Amino acid sequence: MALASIGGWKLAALRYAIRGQRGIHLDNRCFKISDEVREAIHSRKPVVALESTIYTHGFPYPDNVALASHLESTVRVHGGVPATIGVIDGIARVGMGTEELVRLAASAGKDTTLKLSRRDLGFICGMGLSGKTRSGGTTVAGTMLLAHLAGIKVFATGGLGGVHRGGESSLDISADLTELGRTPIAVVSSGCKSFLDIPRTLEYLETQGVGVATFADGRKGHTNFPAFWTRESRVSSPAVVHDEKEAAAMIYAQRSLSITSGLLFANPIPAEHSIPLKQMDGVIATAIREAEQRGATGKDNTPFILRKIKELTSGQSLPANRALIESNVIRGTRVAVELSRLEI
Ligand code: PSU
Ligand code: MN
Repeated sequence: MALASIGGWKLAALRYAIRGQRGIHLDNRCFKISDEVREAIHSRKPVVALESTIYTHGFPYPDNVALASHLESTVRVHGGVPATIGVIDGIARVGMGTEELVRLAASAGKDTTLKLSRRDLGFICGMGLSGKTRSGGTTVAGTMLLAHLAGIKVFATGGLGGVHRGGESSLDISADLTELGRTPIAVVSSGCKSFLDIPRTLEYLETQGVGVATFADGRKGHTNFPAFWTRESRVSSPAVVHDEKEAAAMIYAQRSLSITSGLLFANPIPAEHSIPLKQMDGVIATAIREAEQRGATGKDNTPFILRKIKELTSGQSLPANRALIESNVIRGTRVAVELSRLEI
């Protein structure tokens, strides 16, 4: 269809969509890319996106500040440029300065600090334009969307949302899964926690056209899709990669084929930090029961269960959590470095 035959508003929408796809030129009243990240994307440096729900709804203040700055340094040490993503005072930010990061982390736990998935971004930024400025941490879904808008291709995080147990009737299926189906970002995570329904999560990802590959376990003949604190989930991974080069090649191939869905790379927790699946089973059953009793459903379900697990393991899960995120950030950075080599 010739452009001239399209109505005025449709043309404007088309221009808007094209600009959005190119991403890196887009900076507006609702969306800002930091100078460092913009320059890195322009010069094709390996940029790694980092989410912020883990700071606003996961780790307490001030531990979350220490973790945030540690993860950013980890990206740099391994040759990448970090882009922490979140919403501060109603503006979606890709790349934050220290002052902004500390401010977001310090707002953890407050009622006014929101957990932001795809559906929440229009609300928080729209309210910002109307003078009701609020801040929030972006989930995997929210972070993927904003990272893609900025032109970033690799994102490292801890755990992914999934299909909740009983999800076949409650329809509580994390928007992380549909986001992976529609946004071409490679996410490196430790799989998902076994309070979720892992077999159904993998089925749903298959339906969404998401490539899922687990980094091989060198000591075993088979590779499970990992369950966060544990390397085992009793569920085989759909595909296996052996190193970051292979992972980068998959991203490169998807782009070459114009496949617009995302990729999920599962990186099992370092063995020395893993907590046995059997030990977690009881803890998780209790956490799920309490969430049901307290009516913690919808967006509050995941944070409630995570908090409860933390209590029940008397903090044993926090160091493991930290170790696996760090390991994912190192993997993610190496993947981004290999990808930028392939793209030269
Ligand atoms: N799972 C974890 N740790 C987390 C989350 C999930 O083990 O921090 C966070 C992530 O930000 C993820 C979000 O994107 O929770 C999923 O929430 P929901 O299930 O409401 O989509
Ligand atoms: Mn949910």
